[in-house]
Amino acid sequence: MSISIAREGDIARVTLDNPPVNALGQAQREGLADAVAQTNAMDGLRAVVLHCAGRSFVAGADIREFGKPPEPPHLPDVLAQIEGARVPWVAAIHGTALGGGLELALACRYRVAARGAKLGLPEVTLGLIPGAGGTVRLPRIVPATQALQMVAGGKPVAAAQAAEWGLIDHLADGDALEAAVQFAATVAKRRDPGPVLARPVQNPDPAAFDALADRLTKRARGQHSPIEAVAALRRALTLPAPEAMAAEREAFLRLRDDPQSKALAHVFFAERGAARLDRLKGVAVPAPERVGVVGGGTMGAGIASACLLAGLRVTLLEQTADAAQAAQDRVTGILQDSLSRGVIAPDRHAALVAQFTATHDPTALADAQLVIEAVFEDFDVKKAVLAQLESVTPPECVLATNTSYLDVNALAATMSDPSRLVGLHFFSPAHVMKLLEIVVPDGVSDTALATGAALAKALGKIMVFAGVCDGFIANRIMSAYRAACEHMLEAGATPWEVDAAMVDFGFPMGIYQMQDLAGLDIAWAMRKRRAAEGKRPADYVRIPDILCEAGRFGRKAGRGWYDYTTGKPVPDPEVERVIAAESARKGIARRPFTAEDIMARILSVMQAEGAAILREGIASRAADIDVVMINAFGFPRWTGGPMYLRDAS
Ligand code: 3H9
Repeated sequence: MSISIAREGDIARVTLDNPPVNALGQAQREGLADAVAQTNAMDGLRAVVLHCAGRSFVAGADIREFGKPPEPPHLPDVLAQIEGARVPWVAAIHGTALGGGLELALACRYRVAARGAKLGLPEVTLGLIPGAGGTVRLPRIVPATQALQMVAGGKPVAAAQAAEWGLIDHLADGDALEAAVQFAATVAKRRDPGPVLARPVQNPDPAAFDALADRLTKRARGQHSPIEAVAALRRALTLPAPEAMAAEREAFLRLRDDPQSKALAHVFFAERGAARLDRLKGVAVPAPERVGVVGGGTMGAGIASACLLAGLRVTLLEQTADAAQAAQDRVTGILQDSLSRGVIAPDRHAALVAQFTATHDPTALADAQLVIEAVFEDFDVKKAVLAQLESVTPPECVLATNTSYLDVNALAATMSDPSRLVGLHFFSPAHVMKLLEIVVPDGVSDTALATGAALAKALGKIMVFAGVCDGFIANRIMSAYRAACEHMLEAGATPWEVDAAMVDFGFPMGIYQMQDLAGLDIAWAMRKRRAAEGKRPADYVRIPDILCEAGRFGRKAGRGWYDYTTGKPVPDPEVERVIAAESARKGIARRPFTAEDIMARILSVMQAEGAAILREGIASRAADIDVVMINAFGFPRWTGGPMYLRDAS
């Protein structure tokens, strides 16, 4: 049974135990309803403490049930029974109380939370809104603007913040259950605040509420759930509670059937499923605690910072003392920035800085458990670095290359022990971007691979395993659609039309603005190297080279695909002239492209390349490709990703 009841004197303790995250499925709802009935029947009871076994309070409704018709008892009805119970219920919250889990806590008369707990209504990230009273109860406990932020923003808040807003009645420094039992013993002496639904809503600053509602609505760009969340909060502020509850439930059930929420549930499970690799079943390795990074440029400094932010000890190797100092400055700058943005607490900052060493002495890597090279993208340079690493690190130390395009099998073949080498392809900025491609060379050992995966987990990254090919999953698909876009330019489209079509589809930015932001010179240098190796396709498009030859390296140069002299990207007639001249030179008659034409072409190229990647075994699941495209390039999450779209159509 996932629900058990124990009585200690005048307090009953209801324990929910449904590993791994105590999700509320039909059995748990039924168990809770039974617990209300049983505790209502207990004589001489003062209060009921509700707590959960395992690492967390309830993480929400069971998402796996969303594809099926809802089965009674329904959560709103169970929560109404808890709210109306004969004695007050006290929620003891540890870990996370999310979605239906927080709604369960909101139906309790009091909430006690461990200081480390997090509380949130993340339904919006699954294309939903709360469906068990969250939008109606929350603004009766916390001010409406904060309620709106939680419901339509979807980000969980820390228990201390929740306590400031009045969402938590008691913050426990130690064990939440123990504190809740002590709290429960005092309920008789407290003023009963009454059932939440009977309280008035709090909207002390309607102007701030409206401003936030506008901001969140604008940010939604094509996604339905944030708009519905704003509407639900507005109803909660204006309608009587029962009507607002009924409207919330209707919207929740409607959104559950919306293709966007099905797509988002696909992404939720795909992101977790991508971390599974059959050959690693049963292979247990500890997460590395001492990590080396070679190369202190943007990528190396980002990787070092990601490791430091995860609490690891990092030694960064550079070639000279000056370069080591520059790397030190870069990393401390990133940590300082993380401090200012509240990513790290002030009391942790000094400890994280103390975990970092930048040096030009290779022997400093002698006790590293994993070393990641992030040096210049050149085969011979990386080969030399790996040889040096093999000589200074112990044989059990795993070596990783952060190459984006080089052949990892060929790199491994240059080593005396190729089984030590794994590919760890980070995305820039490495301390911010969530995705990590784990590249699996032919001869890599299970231990090296599992160590790469353990690092990814320790860094909180979303990992996807990729086989060895040119560009792995992300960059290979990007190269394919980038080429398709360039062909569309020659055939009649403009960069601004391509970008507008992508933004309209839901990308945060079009491919040309993205290239301008990253800088056009690095890709140009790579194209020149490839040309020198005879790797230039017959239908090569010269337009980006012509821009680079004119010094148009993107945003940092003030000009790229766009003109940035005003600070904003402005379409540039000069670029249109370059494009038209290239069309004429190749004898291509330019024709108009609609946004639909553009997106249809981009999608079909992504899907075709994805299919090839699957056929070749570079990715093991279509869903892995969706995870990559969403997290590397901002493919709109609520569409489910290119492969999901292909399979759903
Ligand atoms: C909702 O509540 C609607 C209500 O308003 C209305 C109802 C009427 N269901 O992420 P992890 C699984 S909507 C089913 O790797 P972590 C997950 O798939 C819901 N399964 O761990 C994984 O399984 P596996 C609102 C769930 O420590 C395992 O648990 N709630 C659910 O990194 C471990 O998960 C949310 O959106 C679920 N609700 O993170 C919260 N949650 O081992 C969603 C997790 O087979 N959950 N699983 O791969 C999370 O954000 C994270 O899982 C959490 C733990 C932070 C809790």
